[in-house]
Amino acid sequence: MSAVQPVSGSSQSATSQAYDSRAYDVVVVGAGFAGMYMLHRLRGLRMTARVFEQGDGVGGTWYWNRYPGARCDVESMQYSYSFSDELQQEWDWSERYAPQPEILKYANHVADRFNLRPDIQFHTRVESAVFDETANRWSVTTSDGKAVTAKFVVLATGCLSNARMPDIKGLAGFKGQVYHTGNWPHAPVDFTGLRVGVIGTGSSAIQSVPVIAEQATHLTVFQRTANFSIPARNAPLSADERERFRKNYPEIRRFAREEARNGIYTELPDRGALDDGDNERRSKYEARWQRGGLTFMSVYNNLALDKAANDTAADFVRAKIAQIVKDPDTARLLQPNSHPIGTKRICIDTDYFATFNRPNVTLVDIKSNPIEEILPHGLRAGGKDYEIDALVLATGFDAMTGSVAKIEIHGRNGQTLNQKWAEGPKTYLGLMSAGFPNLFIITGPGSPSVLSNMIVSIEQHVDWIADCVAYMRAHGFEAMEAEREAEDKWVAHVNEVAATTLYPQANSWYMGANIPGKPRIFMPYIGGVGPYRQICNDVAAEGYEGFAMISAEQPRKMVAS
Ligand code: N01
Repeated sequence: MSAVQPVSGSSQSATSQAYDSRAYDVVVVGAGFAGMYMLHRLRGLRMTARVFEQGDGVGGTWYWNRYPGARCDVESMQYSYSFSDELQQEWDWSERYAPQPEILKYANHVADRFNLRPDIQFHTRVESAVFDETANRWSVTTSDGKAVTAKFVVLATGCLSNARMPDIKGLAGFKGQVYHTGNWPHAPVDFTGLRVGVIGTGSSAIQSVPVIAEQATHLTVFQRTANFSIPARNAPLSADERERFRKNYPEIRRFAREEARNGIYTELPDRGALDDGDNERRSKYEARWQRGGLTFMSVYNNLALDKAANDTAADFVRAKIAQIVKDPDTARLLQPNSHPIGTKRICIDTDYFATFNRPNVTLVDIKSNPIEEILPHGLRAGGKDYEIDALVLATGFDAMTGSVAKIEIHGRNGQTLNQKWAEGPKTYLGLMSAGFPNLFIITGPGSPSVLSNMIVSIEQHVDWIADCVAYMRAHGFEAMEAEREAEDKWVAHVNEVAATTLYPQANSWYMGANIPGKPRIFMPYIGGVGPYRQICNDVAAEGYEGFAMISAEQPRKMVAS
């Protein structure tokens, strides 16, 4: 098997300042959208910061996920930073959903425009972070064998950044190229003349399958679980459309932050699906289907709560699949029946279902006929051999905790974060974990993060953290730590809210269900970005209620629980 390695040595490494071993105010792990904005805010506070980034460039998820067809599933006019009005007024998105290269270009533009690169060290992984309880400082070691200290560490490691290689017999012996969608090569990949196999049918496969099918001699898609997908209806953005957004940005951004549940500006539903008769309901679903995109799920206010309501939307999409896919057996296989619609992240696509009408595309049901092994030139499933020249693993990520778990983080009394999270992640507000002072997590488990427009949630967390460290400086606090009682209450609240919804009914990566042995806990907070922001603001306004603030003069036991 040929492992896929990212190309190294881009010009960005060269622009990174020579490494020095200073003590920093803050170490930030990751230079994706979260790490970049965190750095920008820290600069504004005149704090010294060092960002360590494993890749050779900025952009995080948009740096790694270069698979064919990769694009955003939130409209670009909304999936973009709002912190700088000049930035949002000057950047021209070309399409409703920008493709990955354009989003990466935007990330690079932001890095240049705000001169972020001098404080980012590329091609460097953070390997460990150890808290020194006497000095109230973190010692951080990196993959280049060096170490720095910092008062604060901010994990901007991303929620979907740890691509998961499936444990399939024979994979190492495959003679063709193997690609993982979450770690795609930087050089173009051409499938022309090849028989390609794709394993997985999540968002990454649903975006890449139609594009690969156009190149490959034959494409075989190995599906374990059928997925719901809504047409994206992607299209070029006109200057007029961009202008309409730009003029209304103050209201659009305010709404996304404060009123939307998922950080996306759209109509708020005021009715349940069963409040309408069949015809009315069908015409509303049809209108959203024609409009395309994630807002299909917000046509009614109870689709995530009430199974009978959810069934009406699921039935509508299943009927659409049956209409689009000509072969009835293939259509049936593509109709999801194992989970309520929306309880796995809903996908949006361009011609995914229609791709199965092509003569060069085959769908294989590996739920009934599991993969037995990967052969040197193919794959065996259900006793049948499929000849394959190249294999695409669209098998997803160790989500939300995977990238944090790769760093050895030692908090108080030498306890590691992995030990503490062995039964599932525990945080207060998704921002900090008790026993790990001055360690912040951006869009961590216990916050809305992956259930929202990520950039809205990233900006909210970065602003909260920046305000918090400024408050600590102003009040002479050396350290801050989530109190266990506050954390326990928050974890219970996150679980209670999840339990009122249909989400736990799906074996999703939200639940950690895609990773064998990972504890099954609904990781993101489903209470909505608006209410969540208010909670975080209230906590800050109350002098960071639920967090122990520790000053140099005070012994820790007097303030921390
Ligand atoms: O990963 P997934 P993804 N044998 O975990 C299957 C975001 N995203 O990379 O469902 C066989 O959703 C697995 O099957 P099953 C988005 O939030 C965003 O597609 O476990 N099959 C499933 O079909 C998304 O939700 C965009 O039964 C195996 C698939 O692989 C998240 O990233 C674009 C297997 C994995 O699906 C993850 O999406 C792309 C095995 N051993 C992604 N292991 C945007 O548009 C796994 N599977 C922004």
